[in-house]
Amino acid sequence: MPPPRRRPAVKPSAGPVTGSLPPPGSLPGTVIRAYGKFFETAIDGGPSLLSTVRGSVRRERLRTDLVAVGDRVWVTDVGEGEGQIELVEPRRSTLGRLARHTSDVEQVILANPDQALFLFSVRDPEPHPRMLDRFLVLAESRNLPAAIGVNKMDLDGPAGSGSPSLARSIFGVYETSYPVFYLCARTGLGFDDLRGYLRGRITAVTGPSGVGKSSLLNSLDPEGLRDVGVISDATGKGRHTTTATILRRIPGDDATWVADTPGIRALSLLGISPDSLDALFPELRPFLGACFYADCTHLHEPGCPVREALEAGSIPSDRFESYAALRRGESLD
Ligand SMILES: Nc1nc2c(ncn2[C@@H]2O[C@H](COP(=O)(O)OP(=O)(O)OP(=O)(O)O)[C@@H](O)[C@H]2O)c(=O)[nH]1
Ligand SMILES: [Mg+2]
Ligand SMILES: [Zn+2]
Repeated sequence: MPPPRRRPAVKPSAGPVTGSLPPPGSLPGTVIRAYGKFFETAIDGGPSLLSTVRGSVRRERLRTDLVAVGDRVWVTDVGEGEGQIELVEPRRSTLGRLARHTSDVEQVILANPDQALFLFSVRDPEPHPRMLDRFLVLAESRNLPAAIGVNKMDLDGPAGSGSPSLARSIFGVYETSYPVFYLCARTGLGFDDLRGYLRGRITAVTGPSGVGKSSLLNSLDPEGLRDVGVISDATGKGRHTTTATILRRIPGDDATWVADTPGIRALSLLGISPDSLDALFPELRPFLGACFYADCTHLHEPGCPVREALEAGSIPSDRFESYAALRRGESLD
């Protein structure tokens, strides 16, 4: 005879769940990992519970978006390391991308990030600054503070232009607007500064596959278990090893969380209107608001201080090109 099913310690409440009061006896926690219908939930100051989602929560939220890593939840401990998510708190922020086959549904990569670290590598794979520009536009549009990490500095070398550092010749242009960390997951280069940036916050670490996101977080927290892939020498492309977001606490510091995310090619720029794009480029902002035409696109109009600044070299031309391409509706992939 199978053992009798354990009943939840607290009777499930009826009625609306999102945004209502948590049921008595439920515990606050954070979703740190998703496995299909199961969510590993770190109870505040307590253990992790493998949790399922109560039916009424399910009805209240869109399927794709039901519960995501980073969500603050209230969980009933049903025993044996298992829990039931009773309530999902409204998200303060999200980092998302488009779901594969539906252009209008956003997949949440991380709920409630305080900031994002966009990680690229000097080589293997080659950096893609136009992709970085898209990531930065997304972060700006969400008011999400962003920083840039340049990993694999052990592979850095002279740039063709005579600069002693390829990394700095590509990423130096961002230093006026964003924190830029030059890093090496293998040697620990740049870790002190990076730790300072991460401290006390929830950071989404995002970027293309193979740049070393998992390696970096692994080096920062050698006790944590994470997936690190092997670069395929044949293609030079990173093998896509991390398949789901994992949120980890940096040991010894309860308030510092980092999310390792799967390698991504694109983030959703949904809902960003073309005429709001200029203000999402910090380099353009000082020159906005004084154009001859109130609806100036800064692409061809006369009397445009943005174009004048570009021609005077006050706006980096690569960054302007990214703006112009997005403004014209071109894909930057
Ligand atoms: N030379 C060098 N190689 C590194 C460094 N950091 C990571 N790697 C290598 O880069 C490869 C990819 O590393 P991962 O940490 O799996 O990359 P990832 O960004 O997590 O990749 P996805 O999970 O696919 O998104 C592995 O072979 C790592 O050993 C570094 O600082 N220098
Ligand atoms: Mg990874
Ligand atoms: Zn203009």
